[in-house]
Order: sequence, then structure tokens, then C-alpha cells
Amino acid sequence: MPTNRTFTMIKPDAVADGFTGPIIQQIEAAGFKILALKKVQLNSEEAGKFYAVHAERPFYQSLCDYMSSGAIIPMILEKENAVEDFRKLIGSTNPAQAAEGTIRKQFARSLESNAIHGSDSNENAAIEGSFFFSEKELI
Ligand code: 3AN
Repeated sequence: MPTNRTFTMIKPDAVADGFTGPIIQQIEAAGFKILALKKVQLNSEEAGKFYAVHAERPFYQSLCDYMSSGAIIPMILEKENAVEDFRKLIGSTNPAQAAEGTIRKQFARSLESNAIHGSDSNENAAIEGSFFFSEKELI
């Protein structure tokens, strides 16, 4: 995946709370183009595969339960410097510590139910994006 792309998911808390529209509006207003988007629900095995990198962390099972508890909206986004700029737009992992105006500050419920995911590197953006989308789904 080229370096001007990143991967995101609106998480079950934000979808259930009715924040899909406002979050997408802020993503587009920040200059990101949506290349691919869908609404899906993972089962816990699929969530476990997605978060395999966290398998040894104490919160892993809870994270997998939460991420499979409802619909999510995965997306592939395009913008110059996409990975870094998107991490700034969403704010710190813990919404209590996220900067004012960031998506997590505005819409997240808690550290675990933190509204949105953003890839942390170009390499992970490519891996995570291909978990949900094939190249031909990117328009
Ligand atoms: P980020 O999503 O900001 O890159 P990661 O990759 O460290 O953060 O964590 C992945 C997800 O795991 C977070 N989005 C959050 O839902 C959950 N998580 C991270 N740290 C904790 C924690 N200490 N307790 C509970 N859940 C956590």
C-alpha cells in the first residue's frame, strides 16, 4: 500500500452511539479521501486475528469481545502523510488524555471503547487494510 494511505475503523461504541456521520464528516473535512468503506460485524475469532499483535496484553480478551459486540465501519483513506495526520486527528488512545477537538475526545466512551482506530505505521496500514478490502475495492 502506498505511503499516502491509512486504515481506520469506526468502533462499535461510536457506531451504536450514532456518531458515524459526524466522524466521517470530520475525516473528510480534514482532507482525507475515502477509497473504501463498508459496515461489518466481526466474530470474536476474526477480532482476535485483527488484534493478534495484542495477544499477550491483559486487555486482549476484553478487546476482542468488545470489537465483536456490534457493527464497525472499516475504511481505507488517502491523504499526503496519511498515517501521521490521521493519528493526530483521532487523538490519544485514552480519550481522557486526548486533545480538545480530536475525534476520541469528542466521541469516545472510554480507553477500551475509544470510538475509532488508526493504523500506527504504513506497514500496518497495508496489513490492516487488506484484512477487510481487496485492491479492486479501492476506488
Ligand atoms: P491505538 O488504537 O491508539 O493505536 P493500541 O493499538 O495500543 O492503541 O490499542 C488497541 C486498542 O486496544 C485500543 N484502541 C483500545 O481499544 C484497546 N486498549 C489499548 N490499551 C488498553 C488498555 N490499557 N486497557 C483496555 N483497552 C486498551
